[in-house]
Amino acid sequence: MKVALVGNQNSGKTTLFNLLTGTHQKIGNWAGVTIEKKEGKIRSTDCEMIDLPGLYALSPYTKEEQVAFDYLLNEEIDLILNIIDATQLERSLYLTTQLLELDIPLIIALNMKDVADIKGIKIDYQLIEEKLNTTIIPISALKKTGVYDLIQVIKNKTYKDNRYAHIYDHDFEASLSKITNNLNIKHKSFIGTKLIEGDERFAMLVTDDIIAERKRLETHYKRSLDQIVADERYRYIELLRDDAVKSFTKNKTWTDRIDDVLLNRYLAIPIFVIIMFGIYYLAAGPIGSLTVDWVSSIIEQFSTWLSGKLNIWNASPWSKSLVIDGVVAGVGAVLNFVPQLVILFTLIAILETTGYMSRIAFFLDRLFQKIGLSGKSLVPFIIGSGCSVPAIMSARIINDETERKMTIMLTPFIPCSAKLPIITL
Ligand code: BGO
Repeated sequence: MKVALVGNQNSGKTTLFNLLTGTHQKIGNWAGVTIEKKEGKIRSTDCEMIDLPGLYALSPYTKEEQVAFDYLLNEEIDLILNIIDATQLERSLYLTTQLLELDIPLIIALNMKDVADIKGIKIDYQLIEEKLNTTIIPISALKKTGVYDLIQVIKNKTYKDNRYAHIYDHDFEASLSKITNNLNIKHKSFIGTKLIEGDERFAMLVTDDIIAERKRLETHYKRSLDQIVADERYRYIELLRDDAVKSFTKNKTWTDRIDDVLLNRYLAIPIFVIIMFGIYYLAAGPIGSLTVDWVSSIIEQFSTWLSGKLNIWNASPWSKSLVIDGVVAGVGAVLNFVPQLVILFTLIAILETTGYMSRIAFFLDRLFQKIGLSGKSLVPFIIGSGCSVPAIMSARIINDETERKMTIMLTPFIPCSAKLPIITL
């Protein structure tokens, strides 16, 4: 039996994988990419489990997400083990609703139960089980609670044979069922939804009837099709959360309090702008200028010293000019900006480490999707406001499409001298 472990980043996937497979792990790379592939046998069972790269939605943007997407759609999987963070129910269930549409048996491991208990988050998971037609096992991968029950359910196959949960409103469901009735393929509901969204990956399946349904939905909802699907999912998840998260006598931790302010619906963007302004002020303002002056004076002193030495060594005027006006002045011009970039990148790294960037990226995901990018493109965008070259380089880490779009957007701002490293690297 083949089990795919799927979940958001930081949901506890690695902790659970290690716990379930112990030392029986095979570590390699996914074919054609340098992304780690981990497989292992779930202890006291015959089940082979594969740990898929973390993802937030089945709309792949990064190379890691593409690997997970391709695996889920193309491989024969007997069971999806979807690990979700009980303290991030709303964000986690977005992926779950997509996974359920794949029509593959699915169990939810509701992780971080210990944290949810401390915070006073009470989740009526039986209600979610009922609404989503699935099986949920509350666990704490760190404290190792509930994991025995999870193994027993997998081993004895005592999980629900989940049927498609109708999460969209009546009109949408009617169109979806019209489309899926004419599809004779695996993952009908998922692909049907993607066909409504107009996902290019499934363009070869589009028929005149599908185009007609899409037009009907667009006229009815007066929004773009991918927006309709995302809104419908969020609407369902918000209703489910309101029903299932029963008592919310949350003992707020200081991180929750900070989150409440930083990710407040109205304050998030103004605060983000202020933080970014602060970072730029430090990097390019008084402190940054101080470092530029400091580096300039060192380079000037070095240039004077070297010029003196070259005079002593009787260097010819052209070689002296090559070294002083060419090499030293050229390298010096680049070095001038290094301290400013160090300040900028250090401050951005602090925001990344504290988790602020990933939170705000999730917040901005819908906005970025309008131009075909994910919230993760935020970092290249921020870097791009300072310098387009490293922005395009960092976009490359996300995926080829992000790099292509960032290159188109930023190339007009790149000085000719800097275009060469982009082309060559
Ligand atoms: C650090 N309960 C609690 N409390 N924490 C958990 C649980 C749980 O049930 N499950 C996982 N974690 P990954 P992905 C960490 O690493 O498995 C914690 O990305 C730290 N590290 O211990 O890596 C887990 O594979 C320093 O926490 O997730 C890990 O899905 C300080 O959740 C984190 C605090 O788990 C992510 C935490 C140096």
